[in-house]
Amino acid sequence: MLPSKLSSSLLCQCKDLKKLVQTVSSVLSRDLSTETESWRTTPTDKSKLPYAVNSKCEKVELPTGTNLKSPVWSWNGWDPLEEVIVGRAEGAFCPPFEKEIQVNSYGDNFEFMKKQASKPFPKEIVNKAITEIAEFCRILEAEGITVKQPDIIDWSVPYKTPDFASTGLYAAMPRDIWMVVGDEIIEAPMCWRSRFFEYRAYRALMKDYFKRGAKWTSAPRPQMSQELYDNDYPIGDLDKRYEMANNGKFLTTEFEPVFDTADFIRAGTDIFVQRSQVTNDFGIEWVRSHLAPKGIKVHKLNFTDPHAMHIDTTFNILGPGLVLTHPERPCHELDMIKKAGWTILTAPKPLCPPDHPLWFSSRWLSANVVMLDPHRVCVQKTETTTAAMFESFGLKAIPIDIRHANTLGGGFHCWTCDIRRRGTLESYF
Ligand code: DAV
Repeated sequence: MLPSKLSSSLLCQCKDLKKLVQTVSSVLSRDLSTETESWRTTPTDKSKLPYAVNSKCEKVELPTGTNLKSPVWSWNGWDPLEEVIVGRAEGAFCPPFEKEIQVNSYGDNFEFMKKQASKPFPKEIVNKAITEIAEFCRILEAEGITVKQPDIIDWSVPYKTPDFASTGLYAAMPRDIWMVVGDEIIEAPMCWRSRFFEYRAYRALMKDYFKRGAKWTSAPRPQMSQELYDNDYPIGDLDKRYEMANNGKFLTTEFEPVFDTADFIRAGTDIFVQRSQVTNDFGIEWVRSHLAPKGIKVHKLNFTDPHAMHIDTTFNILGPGLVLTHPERPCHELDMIKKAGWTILTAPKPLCPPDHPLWFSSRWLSANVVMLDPHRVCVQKTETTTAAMFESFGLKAIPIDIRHANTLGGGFHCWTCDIRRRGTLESYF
């Protein structure tokens, strides 16, 4: 038997230890469903921002039925990031050389995409992209952000529907297929046949978010039959394509609603969208009618861009009333945005060397940035002029190298989908 003094001190330490273990385990198993979520009704503090906010910032009542305990929660692209999905390069497969691939194959890539069709993308680039994305995830996690990734899928498996046959592409760009509006996550229909089954890589994640209280919506599945694509679209005639783009005409017809969520950019009660090669007016109307009961307004913007596919390199909202624009893709509605007091930044020319392979995009991925919070922006490490522009505006640019991940067709914004950001619904417009 132990002397009584010693045994009581041991007992006391044991009690402390037990308390410590209890505290640690309760923190580790922190369950969002039981937390008090006052930050979900409190806007992010604007007074601490490094720049003046000139636009309106008005807290708005949350839509009826909003689940204040949903693990999915984001109203804009700049409030402090808590959880994010980051895409994967694993298994990236070059799709059949269909019209929708041809219209977005820039310059020399046209021949490359034709030659590579229905084969895996070159291993050396995919492996470099995998390494870069792993490092990007590590950086996000070191910032205390929860990172989720889609499942690894074999994208080479051929499939056939009553309307078409194809193989897959990848699950590299969650931004294209998912959009979070408050407590809801919306799955895009997409319009590339090679992306028809892309949602499968994210099923496990979505089932889990739903079970924990998120609203989970899938837009109507498209047929993607011949009628969805304009057979006479002048793929090789850039002048004609400019003219058509200015008249809102692209490869996709109005046969059925289609959109990629990357054509939408969120700012609280206002969401901006462009008609593009992959998003048609029918798709825009579907989103508009779906979000109207929540009091969310969808504004269509027009740009001069014959390659238009995804708004986030052309018009990227970085903060309350703060937008990054593209000097070569003028926005026809910019006056309206200026009048509302918004601050407009212009992206500097990209530094990416012209011979760096970019399979589905232009070099302007330098402007495809993502905010960790209203102060900090992730910028491609080698795009020093873009970083300097942000720094001179007072933002902190975090240099991260995803140059080979860019090759697969996206920058930081495309490679991510913000699942949870601390903040609430506001009106800036
Ligand atoms: O150059 O604007 C952006 C593609 C983003 N998924 C571009 C292409």
